[in-house]
Amino acid sequence: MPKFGIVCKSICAGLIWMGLVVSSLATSTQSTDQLATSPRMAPLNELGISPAKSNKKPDVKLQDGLLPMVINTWNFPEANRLAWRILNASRGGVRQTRNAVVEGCSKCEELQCDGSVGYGGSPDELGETTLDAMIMDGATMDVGAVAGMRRVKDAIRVARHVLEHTQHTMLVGSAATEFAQSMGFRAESLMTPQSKEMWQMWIAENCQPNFWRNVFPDPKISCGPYKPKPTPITRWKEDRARTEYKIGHDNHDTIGMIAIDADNQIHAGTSTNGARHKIPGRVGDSPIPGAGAYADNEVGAATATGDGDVMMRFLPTLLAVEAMRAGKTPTEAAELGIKRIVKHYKDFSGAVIAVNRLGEYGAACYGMAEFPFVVSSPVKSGPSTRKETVKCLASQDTINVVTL
Ligand code: SD4
Repeated sequence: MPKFGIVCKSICAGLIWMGLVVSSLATSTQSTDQLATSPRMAPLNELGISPAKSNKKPDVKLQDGLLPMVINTWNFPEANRLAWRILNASRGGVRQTRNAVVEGCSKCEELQCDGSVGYGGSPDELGETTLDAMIMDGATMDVGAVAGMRRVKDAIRVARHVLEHTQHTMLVGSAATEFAQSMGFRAESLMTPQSKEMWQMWIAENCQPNFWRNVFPDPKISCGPYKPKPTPITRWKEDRARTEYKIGHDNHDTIGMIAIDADNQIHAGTSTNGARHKIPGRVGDSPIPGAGAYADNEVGAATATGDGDVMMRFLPTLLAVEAMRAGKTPTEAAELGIKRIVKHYKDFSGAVIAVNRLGEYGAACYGMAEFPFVVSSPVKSGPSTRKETVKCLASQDTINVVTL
């Protein structure tokens, strides 16, 4: 039984949607196969999803209803509530998943959630804030993304414009800014007094920490400019002294959000200002499909947060979606994404959320004590928007790497 994470397993005995009302929702625990017998849902095997192979009993969390749903990384309830409202603005909560994810993440950009989303956070070595964002449509597999975008606050809305108004997937840097301006977005400085102070303090502390290695002068004690040092090719991976990149409250808290409507339509998106004191030009995992987020209506979706320089080497959200396609529970799928990384990077810190197309969800994390996330789904009693937490994997839990 997966020790960590939360998987909701309940069954809609008869789903009758009238406006926003979900009726006849039973809360008994049933298998993924049984869920597929709901009149609204096509059998899983017809959709290329094999029935769950695991004999393990999943962590069960009974809920009144599963869909529609909105889930996001970290404790960002305002973003979730707005997305939930948008999703439910239509009859039965359908066909609004793109608006829900884009506007939900956009809310976080506006609120500068934990200083890690939107303008005025994570200044780079030159003191500038640049933004990464992505939106993915699980029906068409279309993606729009911006990376290292300068001087425009509305990162995920611009990403949406890339998706809807171009045949490209990602635009970067100043060219993304020009594209945004041509689409009617305003360009302005993303620096704030707080980000300026953070940058000035970093310079006063000899540019510590930073992301350089194998250069001179020694980046562990001096600022740049740096020059490369001859570097032997070794079979050791990352140098042992990788910059500590811990995540948590007030430090690198990207929003990743997934919305699924009552017709099992899925969108996933992300928005972040990346890593504090990054080298200018650095792009993290968040705008990369399969790294920061991935969505496929046939299976489900996943989104990630954490040390993006490492995460993007493993495409953990693609892995999680493929694990669910192969029959893993969402918790097992999220754990797979994390364990694959930790096998190689013991100091890694990050989290993955996975949701299947039926609205069952799970999460896994590493490198911190626990990881909070926010979920909205129909519940008969209590608030539909709630914060949940998952205990993170301990190092001994990651020794056996789960196969797909
Ligand atoms: C990045 N993954 O740019 C992002 C940062 C993050 O929680 O998720 N922090 O590396």
